Parts: sequence; C-alpha cells; structure tokens
Amino acid sequence: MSTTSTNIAGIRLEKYALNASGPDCTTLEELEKIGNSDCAAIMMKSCTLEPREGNPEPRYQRLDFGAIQAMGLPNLGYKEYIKFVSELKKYNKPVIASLSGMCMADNLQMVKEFQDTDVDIIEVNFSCPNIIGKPQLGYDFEQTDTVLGKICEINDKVIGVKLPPYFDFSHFDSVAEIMLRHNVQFVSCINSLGNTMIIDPETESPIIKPKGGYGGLSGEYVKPVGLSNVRAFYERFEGKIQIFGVGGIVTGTDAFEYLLAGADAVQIATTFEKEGADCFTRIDNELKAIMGRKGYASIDEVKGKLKAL
Ligand code: RRO
Repeated sequence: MSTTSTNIAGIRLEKYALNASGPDCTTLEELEKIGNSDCAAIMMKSCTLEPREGNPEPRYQRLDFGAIQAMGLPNLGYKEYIKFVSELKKYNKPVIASLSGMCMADNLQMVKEFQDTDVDIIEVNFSCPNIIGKPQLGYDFEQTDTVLGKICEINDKVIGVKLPPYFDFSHFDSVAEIMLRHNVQFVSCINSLGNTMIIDPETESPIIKPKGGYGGLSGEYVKPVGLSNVRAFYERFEGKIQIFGVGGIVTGTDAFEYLLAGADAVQIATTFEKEGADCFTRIDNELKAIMGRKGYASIDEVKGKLKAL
C-alpha cells in the first residue's frame, strides 16, 4: 500500500493534500470542518491586522473549469486567528497561518505575534490580486526582497511565501534567488491568475462586481501554469526550499502531476469550494491508487522525477 505522507521543513503531513488559503477557511466552524476531514493540515484564511468585510457581491462565481473571484481579503482580523490556533491544535494536524498585511509594518506585527502561538507554519501571502489600488507584492522584486528580509529577521517558525504565477524565465531566476538568499523554507505556487475577466454575453456584463469585473482565475484553467511554476522553482531550488503546488487539482492524477513536477505537498481551493472537505479523502485515495498501480510506495520515490521526452 502506498503512503502519501510527506513533510514541509520537518513538519509531518499525514497526507499529500491540504486546503489552500481561500474559500471556506475563514471562521472557526469552517476550520473545524477541515480539522475533521482527511485534509493534511488546517490552513487558515489570509488575515490582516483589522477585520475586513471584503469586496461587494457578487464576488465569487463558479465556472465549468474553475472559478473567478475578487473576494478582497474578507477575514476576521489576525487576533481571531491567533485565538483559533489553540482550538485547532486538538485535531492533531499542523495548523498554518496565512498572513496578508496591507503594508510591511502590518506583516511584521503579525509575524511577531504569531511567534508566541503554537502555530506550526506561517505562509506570508505576497500575491493577493484583489485589493483595490494595491499591486501584488510578488511582482515587485525589490519590495519582495526588503519585506522578506525584515520578516525573516524576527521569525523562528517554519515560514514560506505564497507566490503569484510567473511567466518568464528571468522572473523565475530573480524570485528563486531572493527566496534562496533569505532561506525561506517553502514557497506555495501559484495564487490565482490575477485580474482576468469573464463576460456574460447575455447580460453584457462581467460576472463579478468588484474592480469592474477583474478577478483571480483558479481551477482547471490554471493547472498548466501551476505545474510550470512548481517545476521552474524545483529546478532552481536544488532541494534547499520546499514547494506547495497549488492550482487546478481536481483528481489524484492532478496531484500526481504536481508530484512529478517537484511539489512536496499540494493545496486545494477551488475543488474544495465545489465539493467540500470530502475531496481530500477522494483525492488521497486516487493518488494512492495511481502510485500503487505504478509501483511507487512513497512520495519521495516520485517527487520531481519528471522524465525528459
Ligand atoms: O481574498 C482574496 O480576494 C484573495 C486572496 Br487574499 C488571495 O491571496 N488570492 C485570491 O485569489 N483572492
């Protein structure tokens, strides 16, 4: 029988797939559902210093092959997520905080305050595409370098960065160099493809309201981008930084493809929103079946082993 257990910076994950910071991980009730499922860890919604309502509705629309949204970082404020950590530890799986400060000082304050909690992993979100008037930090390499330098100075936890999708080898090179220089322990790639648009020809309008219809695209549409980003960073990190693959994982086969590309674990948002927490059981069973059929007993036997054509 194949095992899908894995680890991120020595933090053990019983299974290969967990939820991504995104849908249905904002309230304690939602997070407890994740705790009660086969999800490998409990990832909390990206948080800010103050609570946020987020953008006006409609702001999330399912699509045949994914979803588009401009949620605008609705969350309860980081103090609530600090309180949730101790509640969530009883599920005996890693608890992950996702921090998405509106400026460097906010990020520093949140990183500092999470140090005194039992949170296992901190993911700093450098890639929210939906804040009106704010660029994605991960597309500004100078700022990424500066902010990461300050964060890493004050952090003792396992820490990593949620990255936006990149499309040019020079960008993979630059970002990899920054991540390696600051010794981050992992990256999560990719966040949604920012500022896309779906238009309904009947209503002659975009299908989401915020930002004039621009929103982050996710799901099956973006899997090829997620796979290339994981592969590109895997090739550059040479085993020094671990990788969460994110983007368009619907089946165990999708998870297996991310594993071949080099992902240490995968995060799931759009499928979790559509199917609920049972998706983690299904995807894990499907992944185990593929590994078993191919004679692979463990994640390490496959990780990064994409074959050249
Ligand atoms: O809440 C959001 O609008 C959001 C966030 Br924080 C993010 O990181 N990625 C995304 O697609 N939406």
